[in-house]
Amino acid sequence: MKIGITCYPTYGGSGVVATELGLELAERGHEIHFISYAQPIRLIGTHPSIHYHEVEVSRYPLFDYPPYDLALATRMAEVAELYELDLLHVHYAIPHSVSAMLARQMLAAGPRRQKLPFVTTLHGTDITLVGQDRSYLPITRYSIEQSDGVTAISEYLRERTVREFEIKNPVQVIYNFVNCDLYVRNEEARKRRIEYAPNGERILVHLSNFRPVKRLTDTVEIFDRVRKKVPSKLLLIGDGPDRSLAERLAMKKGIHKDVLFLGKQDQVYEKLPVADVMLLPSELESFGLAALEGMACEVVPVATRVGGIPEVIDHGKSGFLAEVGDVATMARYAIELLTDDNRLQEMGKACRDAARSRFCASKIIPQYEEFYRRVMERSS
Ligand code: GMT
Repeated sequence: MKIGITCYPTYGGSGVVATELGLELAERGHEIHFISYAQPIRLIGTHPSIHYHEVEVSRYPLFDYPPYDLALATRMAEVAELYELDLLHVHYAIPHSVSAMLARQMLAAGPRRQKLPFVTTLHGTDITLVGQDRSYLPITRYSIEQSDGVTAISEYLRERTVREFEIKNPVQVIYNFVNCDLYVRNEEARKRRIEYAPNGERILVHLSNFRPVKRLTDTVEIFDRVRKKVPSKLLLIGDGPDRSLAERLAMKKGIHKDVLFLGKQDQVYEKLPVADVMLLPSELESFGLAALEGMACEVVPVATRVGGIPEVIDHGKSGFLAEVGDVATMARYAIELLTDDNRLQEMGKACRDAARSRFCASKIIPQYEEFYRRVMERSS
């Protein structure tokens, strides 16, 4: 198949999923065309079947708000025509599904009457936050309904979309995935622990885009409690608006030397496996891709019981769950784990098993392929 993929290329779960999906599909023989305003962060290296098409947005003086959605629709239609795409797959409804809808209409009305069905994958805040804004809700609902196929990355998100948006067309759950060969704890990762924990300290990790929804300061609060009982280091991977809040808090608590800000990383599979425990105290997560990536590397997650997280983490088996803001309980879980080698190892293995048996790319990618086939059949 020839598939166009559009996503937010910046740091964020939906862009990561879209990029990894494109890479996996290319490995399976499909031709992939990324269409976006910048090269997706995890799209590194070259693959003969992967192409990237940048969307240029002209900054005409009249445009206080340059119309990216229109430039994107135009580029989608151009690429689809030139490369004879079979299908577009857009990640994050706003504004990508609206642009895809326009591109489909343009091509259908063009001289070749080209068909360009599009699939929309809902990821989270496109439904739970942004889509609830009155200025976006009606058009988001409309473009979801107009999609030729809709998927959601968890049962929680599917249910919420159907209930709150009153969507009539079916929404299929296709869970997020991880490449289990790449995300793995190997001997090299064990050796690299010394770079971060030279005195054999325990290592905790947090990976996100540091937006308020991630409650980064709770991560620092939890770590502060853990560090009082267990010599440890905290690796913070990512960057974003709450970084300076977290830096100040770590400084105020006098733990800043043990809180290591690693910045944005495009090869997180090299960093994650050095850690023992992942902290994910988010206000809301429709899935929690970071937890899954950690689990594949035997890093045990301590997270909040919100959104789709309980679909990924089995409390007490493949991680621990607590209520939002309950930093004391999350710290207690982390301390229990970090002071009991056997338990830590046992749960690390259970995490890896859960990731492999339910969320491996080899299990999930065929579900997308099958979904595409059905969408194409219906629209032919
Ligand atoms: O909502 C966001 O934080 C943005 C979004 C993204 O594009 O990064 O994240 C969502 O999609 C991820 C990938 O599917 C999920 O793992 C995250 O749980 C989800 N975030 C939220 O629901 C807050």
